[in-house]
Amino acid sequence: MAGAVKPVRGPLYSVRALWCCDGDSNIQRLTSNLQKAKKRLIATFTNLEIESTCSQQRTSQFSNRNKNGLSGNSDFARASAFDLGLLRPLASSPHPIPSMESTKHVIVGTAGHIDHGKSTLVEALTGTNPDRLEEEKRRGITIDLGFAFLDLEGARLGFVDVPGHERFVRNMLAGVGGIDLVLLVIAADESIKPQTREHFDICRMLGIPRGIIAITKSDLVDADVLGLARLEIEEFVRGSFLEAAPIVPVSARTGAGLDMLKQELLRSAQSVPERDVTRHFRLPIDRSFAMKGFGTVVTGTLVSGAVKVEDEVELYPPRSRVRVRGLHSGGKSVTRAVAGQRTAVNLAGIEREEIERGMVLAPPGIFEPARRLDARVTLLGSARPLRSRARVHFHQGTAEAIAEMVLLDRNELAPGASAFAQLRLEKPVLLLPGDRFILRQFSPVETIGGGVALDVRAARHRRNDPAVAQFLETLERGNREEILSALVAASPQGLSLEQIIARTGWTEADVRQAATKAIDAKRLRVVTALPWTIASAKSVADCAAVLRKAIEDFHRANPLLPGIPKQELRGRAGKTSAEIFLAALDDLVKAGTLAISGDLVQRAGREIALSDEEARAKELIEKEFERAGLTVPSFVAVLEKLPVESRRAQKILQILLREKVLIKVADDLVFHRAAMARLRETLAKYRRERGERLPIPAFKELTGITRKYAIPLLEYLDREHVTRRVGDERVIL
Ligand SMILES: Nc1nc2c(ncn2[C@@H]2O[C@H](COP(=O)(O)OP(=O)(O)OP(=O)(O)O)[C@@H](O)[C@H]2O)c(=O)[nH]1
Ligand SMILES: [Mg+2]
Repeated sequence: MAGAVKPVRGPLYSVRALWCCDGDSNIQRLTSNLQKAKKRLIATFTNLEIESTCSQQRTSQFSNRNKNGLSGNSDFARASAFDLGLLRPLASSPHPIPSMESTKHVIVGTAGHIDHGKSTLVEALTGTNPDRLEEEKRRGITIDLGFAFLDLEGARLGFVDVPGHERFVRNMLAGVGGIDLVLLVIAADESIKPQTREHFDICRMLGIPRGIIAITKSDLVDADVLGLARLEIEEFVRGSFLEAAPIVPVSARTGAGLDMLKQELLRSAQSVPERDVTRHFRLPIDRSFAMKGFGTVVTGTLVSGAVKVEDEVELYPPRSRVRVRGLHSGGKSVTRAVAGQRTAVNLAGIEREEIERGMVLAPPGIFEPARRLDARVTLLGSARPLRSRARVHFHQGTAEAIAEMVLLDRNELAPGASAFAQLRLEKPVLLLPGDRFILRQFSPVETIGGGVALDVRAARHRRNDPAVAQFLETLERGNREEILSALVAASPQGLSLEQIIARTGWTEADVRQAATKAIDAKRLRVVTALPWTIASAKSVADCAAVLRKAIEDFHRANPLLPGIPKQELRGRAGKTSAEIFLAALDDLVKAGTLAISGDLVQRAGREIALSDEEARAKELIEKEFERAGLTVPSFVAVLEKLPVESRRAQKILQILLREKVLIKVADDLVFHRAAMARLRETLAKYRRERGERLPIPAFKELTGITRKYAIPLLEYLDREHVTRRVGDERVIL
């Protein structure tokens, strides 16, 4: 039925709400509502019938959970089910509805002072009361985030309703992170109040690009007061992202202005750019709970990428790998959820107790939670000056942590000013460059500023280092190619694809694309293909220069040695990575500067220059062995006759062995190559004349050597495949 399903509209929600609120006793109202909604629901009617059969079970599960204290209260159960559309088990949903990617998903967040009518307005628009907690109902205020949906032509709006109370701004911050547009709610009778300002500041600092202003409770004031409120609001938002935003007076009580507001919401939603679902998936978690029969469920606004049922995902920061057992989006079971959707994920392989708000679901193994980040921070004009190393509350996504803020180029940040700072978090948070955050004063807790993360794997810096400022400016303003070049330049060891992705949050395609130009322009080098690792051309060139010098030094100090073993050369190349070392070595070989033979590296075309004495000694050694034939002298005896001291004589012997003038058969048993050639001929002749079998005595007789030399010599011939041992004899091959 995948392709046949049309987006499900309003009536389904009211049916679901009714069901979850009141249980099976209301089946009659349910049925009549179904009748009314029949036309639209026709495609999902089968689903609903199936759902109705498990209603009894659902109801008892909710009450069981309440008894177990897992969910806190019945409203929670109702709200969870409502929010998620959990009318049947997530995992075993018989007809998961495919994600409706043709419908635009837009998240609308409310903002505004306490009691200004945010939740009432959301309910008036969507039919859903977002206040789901018992305590919220009792006290008549919103405490935590609430959710509701509104289907308009071609767009599904997910509402995140936030509390206005100053004590719950931290909950507001957890909700406002992923929103596409803000619905700033200002009551006509009270106009702008402290949390109107605070929420507005938060939206500005989070870079929320658009919004609508609703003047609520318009039924309580006359036209003059309403006009005054409008003037005040226009003044308030002047110069901000809301300067040109529609201002719509509404009354939830009379219904005035609601249609106009819906039109403006739709218009605004249409201007929200489509999210790029190819980015890495990230779901900052705002709620988690256990549901009997389903297990652990988390919810959040999917801020980036997409996730499918059966995907393996990772919970950051604990870094636990979990499986997506089921997905709900906008109150429906889906097989795939994409950025811009409110999403509930049923997770396999984890207990609810292991999860808390602020954690993030993301692809497995690719990110690293941050403890230290470099950022651009901005202080609100209304805040007090903030000195370096001040402790602040840091809020990003749904996470919060206490942080120490170190200003990198000044001792104090003036109100309204901005600067580069390093934030040292008391606990790890998963975030990526470009992510906005909010800073709140440590005590008393109030919003004082915000910022944008630039480097989530920041090093410790010296104060007032112009190189650091330049680096951060590139991260802040540069294009991807410039950013990549700056990151690589700051990593003398080079950076692998995985490291770049973890550091930037880019996709593999982004990284490769950003690298291509710089590689073509020879600013960057691919130093290994697997794992794909790049380094700056400069660090390879610097390493090559070090190697050239090391080789020269080596040859000067060891004139009789042919070259330096690779490993030793690597040791002399300083702290550079193996990849850069090998790339530099390769460059030098290709350029004809160095030559590698076996494990030895030498200056290309290098001949060992011997002194006269050494040359004479070499000649002498060669002659001595040539004359000896197979009855070779002991090397010690030869050395004694030489005009050079024994250490140099040893090196000359090495040269003769390398030149293959002498052949080493065993320790201290060396033959001249002419003697060996003659031996091979002798053996060939023997084979022709006397057959292939060669007993050891015959060999001794043939060569005139003692048994002491005969055995190692025969073993050497075996190794060379001239002879083969058969029992006590040899066979000549
Ligand atoms: N007369 C009138 N009263 C309204 C209107 N909208 C909301 N109210 C009342 O204002 C009070 C507060 O409304 P809420 O919707 O709870 O306000 P809120 O902004 O969600 O409050 P918090 O979530 O606690 O910040 C309630 O008593 C509502 O009935 C309206 O349009 N007209
Ligand atoms: Mg409210």
